[in-house]
Amino acid sequence: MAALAPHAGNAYVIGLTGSPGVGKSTTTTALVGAFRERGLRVGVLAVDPSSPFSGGALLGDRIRMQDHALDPEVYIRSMASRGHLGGLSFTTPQAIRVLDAAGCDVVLVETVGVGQSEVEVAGLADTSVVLLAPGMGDGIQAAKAGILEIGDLYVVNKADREGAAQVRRDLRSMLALAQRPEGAWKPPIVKTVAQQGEGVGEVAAELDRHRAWLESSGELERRRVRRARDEIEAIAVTALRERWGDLHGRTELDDLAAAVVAGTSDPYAAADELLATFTE
Ligand SMILES: Nc1nc2c(ncn2[C@@H]2O[C@H](COP(=O)(O)OP(=O)(O)OP(=O)(O)O)[C@@H](O)[C@H]2O)c(=O)[nH]1
Ligand SMILES: [Mg+2]
Repeated sequence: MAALAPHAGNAYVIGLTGSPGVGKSTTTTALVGAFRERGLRVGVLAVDPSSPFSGGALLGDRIRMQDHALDPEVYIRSMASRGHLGGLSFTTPQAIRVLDAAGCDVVLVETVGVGQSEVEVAGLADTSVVLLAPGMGDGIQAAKAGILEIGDLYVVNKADREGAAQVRRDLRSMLALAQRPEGAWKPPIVKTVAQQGEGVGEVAAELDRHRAWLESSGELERRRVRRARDEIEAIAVTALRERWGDLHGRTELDDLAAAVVAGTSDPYAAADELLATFTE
C-alpha cells in the first residue's frame, strides 16, 4: 500500500448498487463499453457482500462481462466480503487503490443491495448509482433500505417491461420529498434497457455531469477525505480487535460475560474493564 500510494488518486470511482438481478452487471458491461470508446482504462470490482463463497456470482459475472474479457485495458475482478472484519469498508478500498495505481481512469464497483451494503458502497464511491427495475417490489424496498439518500443517479432498468413508468413516477415523487439545500445536486432518473444498451449513453452523460459538479463544488475532495477517514478507521479497529484477541484470548471476555449473567457486573462496566486493558 505504501508503494502504491504515490500512484493513486486519479481514478474516478463509480458505485452501482441495487437488488439482486436488477441489471447491475449488464449496465456495468455497457458502461465499460462507453468508457472504452473514449479510450479510458477501466477497472471493475464485483463485490458480493452476502457470501464468503461467491463461486456462483463470480461465474455469472464473468460470463456476463465476457464482452470485455480480451481487452487488455479492462480488468474485472469478483470478490466476496462477508466474513472479513469490517466487510466492504475494509477490503474494497484497498482493491480500488490497486486498480487506481495501475492506471485505471475509471473504477466501477458493483455491489448487491442487501441490508447495509448499499450504504457502505456509497461511502466508497465518488458517484453512487442506484438501480431499480419494475416488478421487483423495489418501490417499497427503496424506501426501506434508505437508498433514497445515497443515490447521485437513479437508473430504472428493464424499461422494456411493464411498470417502468410507474417505478419512475414513484421514485420521482419520493425524491421530491427530500429537503435539499441551495445549490445541492438533484439526482436525475434515467430509464434504460441495459440488455440492449438503450439509455446507457444518457447514464454516461449524467455521470459526466455529476463528476463536473463534484469537482466544481468541492464535494469530490470532501468525499475522498471522508472515504480515507473510514478506511483508516476500519484498519485501526480491525488491528485493535486482533490485538485484543492476541493479548487476552477469549477467556477474559467469558469471565466478564459470566459476571454479567450472574448480576455481579453490568455490560457497561464490563466493557469499561475490557477497554481499560488497552491503556494499561
Ligand atoms: N428484460 C430485460 N432484462 C434485462 C435488462 N437488463 C438486464 N436484464 C437481464 O436481467 C438478468 C440479471 O441481470 P444482471 O446484469 O446479471 O443483474 P445484476 O443486478 O448484476 O444481478 P446480481 O449481480 O446477481 O445481483 C439477466 O438475465 C439480464 O440479461 C433489461 O434492460 N431488460
Ligand atoms: Mg451482477
